[in-house]
Amino acid sequence: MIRKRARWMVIVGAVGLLTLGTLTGVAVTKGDFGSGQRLALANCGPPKAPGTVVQVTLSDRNGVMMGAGNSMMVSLNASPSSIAAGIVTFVATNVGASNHELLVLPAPADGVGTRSIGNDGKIDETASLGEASTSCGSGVGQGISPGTTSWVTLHLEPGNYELLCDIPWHYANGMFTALHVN
Ligand SMILES: [Cu+2]
Repeated sequence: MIRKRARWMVIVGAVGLLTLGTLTGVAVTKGDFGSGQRLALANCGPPKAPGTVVQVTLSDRNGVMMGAGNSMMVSLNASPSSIAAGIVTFVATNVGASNHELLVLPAPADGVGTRSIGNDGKIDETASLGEASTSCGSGVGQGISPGTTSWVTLHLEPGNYELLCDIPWHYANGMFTALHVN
């Protein structure tokens, strides 16, 4: 009687391990292929968005060859593009196929799009007021992966600002827009 129960325990234990192994296998497969993981991450967003919310859309059409030295088609759009001074939460969603970021800087004296670009394809980020550059989180990170959102909350005084992506060569290819704060 005791021996029989012990044997059953072994069988139940083995089935449990097999089930666990199968579940782990599925999770790894989803991660490897991306689609399952991307669907899960697409639902992410700020738990609360204080102040005025500016929705920023980061987009690209990599592989589309353009004329005049441009090798990528990237864009950054903000809505609304004019807001009242105070607390602002930028919610940046990457609808493209490659990583992007959102940086907020005072606009250059000569207007948006006029920053000098280094040999590394990046701008001088020294004057950055804040950024949304991580997948499904706020603040600084390794870039917002496709299908995910990042966010940052700032206090902005009246003035002209520039929103941009500083992944190498994205700014040079037009990934910036103006934000006016009244
Ligand atoms: Cu970009």
